[in-house]
Amino acid sequence: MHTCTSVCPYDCPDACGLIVTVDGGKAVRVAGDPAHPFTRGTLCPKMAHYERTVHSPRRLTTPLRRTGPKGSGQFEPISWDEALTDIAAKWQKIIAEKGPQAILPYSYAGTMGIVQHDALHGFFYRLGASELDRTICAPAKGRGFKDVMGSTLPTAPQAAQNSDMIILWSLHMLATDIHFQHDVAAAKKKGAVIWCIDTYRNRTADTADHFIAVRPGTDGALALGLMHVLDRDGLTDKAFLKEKVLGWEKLKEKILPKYTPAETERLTGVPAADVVAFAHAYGKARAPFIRLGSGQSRYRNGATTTRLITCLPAAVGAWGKAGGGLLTSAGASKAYHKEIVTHSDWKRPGTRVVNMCRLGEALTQDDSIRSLFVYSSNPACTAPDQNQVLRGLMRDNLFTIVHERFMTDTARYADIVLPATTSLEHDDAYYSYGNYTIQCGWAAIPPVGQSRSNWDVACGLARALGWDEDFYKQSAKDLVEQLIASTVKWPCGVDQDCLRSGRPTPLTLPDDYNQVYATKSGKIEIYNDALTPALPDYKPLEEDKGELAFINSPDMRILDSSFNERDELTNNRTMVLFVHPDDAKRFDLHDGQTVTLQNERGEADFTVEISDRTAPGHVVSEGVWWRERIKGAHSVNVLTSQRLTDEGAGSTFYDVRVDIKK
Ligand SMILES: Nc1nc2c(c(=O)[nH]1)N[C@H]1C(S)=C(S)[C@@H](COP(=O)(O)OP(=O)(O)OC[C@H]3O[C@@H](n4cnc5c(=O)[nH]c(N)nc54)[C@H](O)[C@@H]3O)O[C@H]1N2
Ligand SMILES: Nc1nc2c(c(=O)[nH]1)N[C@H]1C(S)=C(S)[C@@H](COP(=O)(O)OP(=O)(O)OC[C@H]3O[C@@H](n4cnc5c(=O)[nH]c(N)nc54)[C@H](O)[C@@H]3O)O[C@H]1N2
Ligand code: SF4
Ligand SMILES: [Mo]
Repeated sequence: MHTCTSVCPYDCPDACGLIVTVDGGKAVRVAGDPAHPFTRGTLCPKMAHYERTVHSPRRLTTPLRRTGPKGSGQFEPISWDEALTDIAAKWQKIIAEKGPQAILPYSYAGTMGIVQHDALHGFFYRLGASELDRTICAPAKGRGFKDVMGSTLPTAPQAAQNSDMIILWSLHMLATDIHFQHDVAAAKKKGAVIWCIDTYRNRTADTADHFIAVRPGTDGALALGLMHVLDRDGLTDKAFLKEKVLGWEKLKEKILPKYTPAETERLTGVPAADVVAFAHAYGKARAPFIRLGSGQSRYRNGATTTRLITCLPAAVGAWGKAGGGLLTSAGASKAYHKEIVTHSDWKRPGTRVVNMCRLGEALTQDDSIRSLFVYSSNPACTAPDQNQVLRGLMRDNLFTIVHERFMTDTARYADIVLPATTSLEHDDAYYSYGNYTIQCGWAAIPPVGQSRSNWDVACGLARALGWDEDFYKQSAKDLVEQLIASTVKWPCGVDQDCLRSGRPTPLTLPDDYNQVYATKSGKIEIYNDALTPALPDYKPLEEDKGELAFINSPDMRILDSSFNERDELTNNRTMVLFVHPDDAKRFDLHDGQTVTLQNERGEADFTVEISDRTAPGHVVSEGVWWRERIKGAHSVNVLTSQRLTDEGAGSTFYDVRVDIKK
C-alpha cells in the first residue's frame, strides 16, 4: 500500500489536488491534498469516492462492435486491432468517396489534462477532417470579460479573503466551485458581507447574507442600474475612472440615464429599493470582489451581459485594491505552451468548421458528415436540442465511434465503442481555471481492463492509417515533459521540479497584475472601438413563445453528465422541478405530481416540488441526467435550443421558454 499525488481531471474550476492510496494496483482511497493552495485538504462529495468511478463495475473494459439497431446498446467485444483496422478502413473509404471533411471529431472537457484533452485535435487537423468549434461551455463569458479587460489576468480567488464584500454572481458555489467557500469563510470571519445574484434561491444563496433574484438574462440591465446609482449618489472612484478607464463619461452621458432604479426594476424584477441598497453597498465597500459564474452568459445576450458586469469594478476602482477585483476564469492555462500537443499549425485553411452547439443541425441538415468520432464528451445527453441530436445519431449512413469510460447515452449509438482510461491510469499536465495552480498527474495504477488513453488512441489510429510521423511515436509522458519545460514563459517563473514531482505548483502572480491592463489602450475599455457597439448597452431578450422561463442549474451530485455512473449519487430525485406556489395554483399542480414541459423542440417529464426558491413565471430543474436515470428518457436538453450567443458563438442553455402540457 502506498499513496501518491494526483489531480482531479474534471471540468471544474477547482482542479483539486488529490492524495490517492493504491493497494495491489487498485485505487482504494482518494482524499483532498492539504498542500494544495485551493483544495486545502477537502474534496467535493462527487470526488470523495473517485475510486468508485475508477473501479466501477460499469467501466468499459474492451472495444465493442454494434450488433443490434443503433441506440439499442447491443454490442459484442472485439480486439483493439480489429477496432482500429476497421475504423481506418471505413475512414479511407469515406475519404476516397467524400473527402476527409466527411469525418467530424466531437469532444469537450471530460478530462481537463492538456495532453489527453487535446490528444486527438492535431490528429484530426492532420487528417483534414471537419473542425469543431468548442463552444458548449461559456465562450460568451470569456468574450464579455475580454471586451473590457483585454487579456488582463482575472483576480486570484484567495484575494477575496481580504475583501469586505463578496458577490457570488450566477455562480452556484456549493455545486461548482466549492473550495472558494474557504476564502469566503475567511473573509466573513473578518466581517465581509456576502451577496448572491441568481435567478432562483439555490443552496449557495442560503449561505449568503443578501440574495438578489433577477429575471433570467437581465443582469446587464442590473449592472447598468447599479452604475446609474453609483454615479447619481457620488459613489464612483473619480480618480481611478479618469486615470485608468476609457469611456466612463460616454457611458454616463449616453447609456446610464435611462437605467433609473424604477426602470431597472421593470427590466430585471429586482425591487428599486434593492437596486439602490446593492449599489450603495458596492460603492461603499473598501474592496468589493465579484466571483462571476457562467449562468448570465448562457443567453443570446450573454457576452454583452458579461461585458456590462465587468464594467462594475472599474466604476468603483476595485481593481488593485487588496481584496477587490473580479474573477471570471483564472488564466493558469497560460503557463503552458499547449500547441506542443494541439498542433493548430496542421489545420488546413478553408476547412468546414462545425459549432458543437449545433451538432443536431450538422448531423441532420444533410448527410455530408459520414463519420463522427466522439471522445471526452457525451453529446446525446449534454448537447442542446436532444431530439435532433438523437435523430442525427440514428442515421444509418453515419459511422459513429465513441471513446468512453462508460456506456453513456452517446456510446449507445456507436458503431464502435473504445474503452478509455481514467485520470489515475494515464499521465497528464493540468491547470485550473478557477485559481492559479498547475500540477502534473502521473499514472497511479495500470489501465483498467483494456482501456487506453486518448493519446494512445491517437497513436493507434495514426499507425492504422499508415502514418509515420515521429510525433505519434512519443508517449504521453514525453509530452508532459515538454509542457513542463514550456512553463519557462510564465512571467514570475515556475518551480519545474515541484511540477515534475506531481505536487501542486502555485503560479506566482506579478504584484501589479490587477493594476496594469492588457488592453489595446492600456486602460480598462468601457468604450471599445473595436466592437459594435463601441459602448455597451443592455440587450433585452426577444421573448419566445412559452408561458414559463426554464432554468437549468448544476446539481451538486454530478458534473455535467459525469458521475451519472455512480448509482449512490444519482438514485432518486432526478428531474425535480421547482414551481413557485403562485404558479402551482395557476396550473393546478401539487407536490410529487409528474408534469410535462414542452416547447417546439420536444417535451420532458419532471416531478413537481412546490417551492418559493423560485419566482412566479420561472421553473427550475437541477442537473443534466443520463437518459437511463429519468422517466421517459427525455432530459432537459430536449427543451434547450441550438441558438448561439451574441459573441463567441456559445451555448444558450438557460435561454429557454416552455409551456406546461395540459
Ligand atoms: N456539481 C457540479 N459542478 C460543476 C458542473 C456541474 O454540472 N455540476 N459543471 C461544471 C462546468 S462544465 C461548468 S462550465 C461550471 C459552471 O459553473 P457555474 O458558473 O456556477 O454554473 P452555471 O451552470 O453557469 O450556473 C450558475 C448559476 O447561474 C444561475 N443563472 C442562470 N441564469 C442566470 C441569469 O440570467 N442571471 C443570474 N444572475 N444567474 C443565472 C443558475 O441558476 C445557477 O445557479 O461548473 C462546473 N462544475
Ligand atoms: N441543459 C444543460 N446542458 C448542459 C449544461 C447545462 O448547464 N445545462 N452545461 C454545459 C456545459 S457548461 C458543458 S462544459 C457541457 C459538458 O458536457 P460533456 O462534454 O458531455 O461533459 P462531461 O460530463 O464533462 O464529460 C463527458 C464524458 O467524458 C468522458 N471522459 C472522461 N475522461 C475521459 C478521457 O480521458 N477520455 C475519454 N475518451 N473520455 C473521457 C466521461 O466518461 C464523460 O462521459 O455540457 C453542457 N450541457
Ligand atoms: S471540487 Fe471540482 S476539482 Fe475539486 S474534487 Fe470536486 S470536481 Fe474535482
Ligand atoms: Mo462547462
